[in-house]
Amino acid sequence: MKRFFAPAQLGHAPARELHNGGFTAYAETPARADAILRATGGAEQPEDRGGAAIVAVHDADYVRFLKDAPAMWAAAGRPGDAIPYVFPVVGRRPLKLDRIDALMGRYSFDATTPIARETWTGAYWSAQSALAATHVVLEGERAAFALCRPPGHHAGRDYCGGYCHLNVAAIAAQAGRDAGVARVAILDIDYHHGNGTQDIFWERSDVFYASVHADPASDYPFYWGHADESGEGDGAGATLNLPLPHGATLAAFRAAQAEALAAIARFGAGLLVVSFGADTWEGDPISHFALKTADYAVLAADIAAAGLPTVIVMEGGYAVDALGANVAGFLSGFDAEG
Ligand code: Q9C
Ligand code: ZN
Repeated sequence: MKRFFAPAQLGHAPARELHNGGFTAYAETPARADAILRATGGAEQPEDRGGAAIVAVHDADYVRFLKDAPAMWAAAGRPGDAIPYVFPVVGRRPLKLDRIDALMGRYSFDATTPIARETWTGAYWSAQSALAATHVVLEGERAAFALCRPPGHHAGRDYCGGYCHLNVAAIAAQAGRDAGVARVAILDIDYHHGNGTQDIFWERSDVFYASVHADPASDYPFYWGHADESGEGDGAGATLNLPLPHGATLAAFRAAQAEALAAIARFGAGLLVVSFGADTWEGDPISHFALKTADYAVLAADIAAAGLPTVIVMEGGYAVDALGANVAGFLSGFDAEG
């Protein structure tokens, strides 16, 4: 299948993240993309489709903040990357905020997602890769892969977090809707729940969100992804959460994914967006599932067997030495079945 990636996505490279009370090397490193490119044989540069598809999903003031934050941080005399330390948890009146620290907390849900000078450009091109993959599928390709890093599924309409700034899966799904696909499904098989994607489509009946992930009772992002969350309003029933305990192997993961695919088939989607994370791998440094490299081809073949035009966007996966083989295995498993 066609693969898309822009070298400009490499520029986003925060030095450190706040992890377990100290600073550690940023896990969502550009070396992840290099490893995937090496293992998959490279990728095409996406064309620049502009920002309209981004603000179709994200709040315009949030997008402006992502662009402006590094200059505001530097103007405040701060070295390094912008990191929030205060959050408007208790009541959020529509205040006119202009301090960089006030804005950082307003537009972040965690303190693990620094904003660097090159973050906006990297996230913008990550979204362009997702859009390029979406458009070739809308034009008739069976499937396409977008090497999206930074990833997207933790980012909401007006917040970043979890290494994510622009929700590339949501941008792809919305682009499908805007091109005339009546019903779009998102299957999220990253280790973590995609809280941002869920929030964006929570009250919508036209985009179904199904996720297999580590139980938020034990794992980040904690506040979303519990089994009883199923959407509200027009979106009631259009969200499906399938949390799994630590140690999940292929059998458990595959069964949950089959349940998600069955629900997607009942929904009647005309386009499938897969948020694919390889942080479900047994050796992932921040995760606790037990999938093996060979398992990714099996999971991808099951997804291909659903028979839907499919856009695959990259989410997490932090064992850089194994990441290339895990992603290449997934893509070749899809191609073999699809
Ligand atoms: N001690 C994605 O996979 N940090 N984001 C968790 C665990 C945040 C992962 C800390 C993990 C975010 C796209
Ligand atoms: Zn993840």
